[in-house]
Amino acid sequence: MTDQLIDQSVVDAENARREIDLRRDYDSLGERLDRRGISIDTIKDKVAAFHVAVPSWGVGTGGTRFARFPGKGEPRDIFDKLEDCAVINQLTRATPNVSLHIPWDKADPNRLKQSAARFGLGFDAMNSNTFSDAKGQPLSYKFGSLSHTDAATRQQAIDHNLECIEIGKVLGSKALTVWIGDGSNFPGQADFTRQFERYLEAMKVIYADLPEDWRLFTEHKMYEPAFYSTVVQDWGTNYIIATELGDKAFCLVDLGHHAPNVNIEMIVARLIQFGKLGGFHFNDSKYGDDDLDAGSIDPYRLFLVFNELVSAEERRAKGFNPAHMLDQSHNVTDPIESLILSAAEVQRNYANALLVDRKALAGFQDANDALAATQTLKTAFRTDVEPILAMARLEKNGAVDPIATYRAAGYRARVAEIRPEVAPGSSGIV
Ligand SMILES: [Mn+2]
Repeated sequence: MTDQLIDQSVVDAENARREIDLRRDYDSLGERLDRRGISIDTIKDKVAAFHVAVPSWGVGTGGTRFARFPGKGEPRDIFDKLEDCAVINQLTRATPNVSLHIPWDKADPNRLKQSAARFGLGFDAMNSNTFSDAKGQPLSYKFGSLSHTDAATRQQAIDHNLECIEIGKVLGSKALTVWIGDGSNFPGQADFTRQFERYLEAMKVIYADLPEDWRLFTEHKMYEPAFYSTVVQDWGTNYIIATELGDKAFCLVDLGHHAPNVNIEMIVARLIQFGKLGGFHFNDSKYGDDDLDAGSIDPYRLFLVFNELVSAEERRAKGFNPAHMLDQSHNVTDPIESLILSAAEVQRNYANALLVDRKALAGFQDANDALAATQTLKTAFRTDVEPILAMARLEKNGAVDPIATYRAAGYRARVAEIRPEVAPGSSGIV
């Protein structure tokens, strides 16, 4: 038995109030899906097995470059963060793994492992940080890290990534995610070619140190913190990197790291087709890298991404094994509530995508029946799969309504009593 931070009796009482209605809704949806030749239990079992990792930094209030407004009972350190992550998983049963960020979460790896195991949590990809200067770091990343003009600074950034791998080995992680802020702010500031050469050279050293059963994820982002050019700016460059490095290197797609209106689902399809899709950082955005909750702005886009993922899953696309992680920044909500909803949103879109009649879709595509094809997707998207998600949670002792249960349990007020208030900062985490 693992420790639980929310008393199971609270969860059970909240579930008891909703169970009769849920079973009726589930049966009614089951009947309607049956008419479409879909077994609701099969969908539910797939949803129950679908997990998304929670980023350790997501349980703290984020911020912008203008200000940070901390909430009550914010985690003080990685051990508090693990507790918050445990609450999310207890209620959703969808987030058993945590993704750490070094050096923010640096602690004795064995202690980290023990703390996570107490709550039945494991560790997802390790994230390195060479986009800000750590305390006491000899050389600055102001002008870049892995692509810096100075060899000693590049070496420092390489060493940091190697350290992340070492920590990850103890924790049982199987992947390293590298995102750099390197780029330039002015035309002419950097030589595009030489800068990218230096980056590739540094990444090759990191790649060479990767354990046999690990994967290396590189994350592209078109701009910010650099505003004129970014070294790893788009999926094309990312694909070049993954191809140059080798079989263990894959591209990571953060939904917020593209220009507005970019067809992200098509990028996902391309990366799958050529065996280089590593995984996702799920979030949503309206204008840039807004880091809003998954599916909060454009739920249809999230569905269309999952449509590609389910298509690949069902046709057993070669090498298809994407890692799923949330990557969000919460400024006006309780981060635990936002992460709970985002985990559910990711599961929801997976469930909706499982409802697509792929045989019919392929037929309409081949017959150039654009209207029927697009309606086939809409039919799946419009189906309210909430009873499937709730039933999957109930059967795993999670919460039928995770937000209501979280609020009823009074977790935030309880931790606010023992976690001192954090002073507002001038800027947040990125
Ligand atoms: Mn990201």
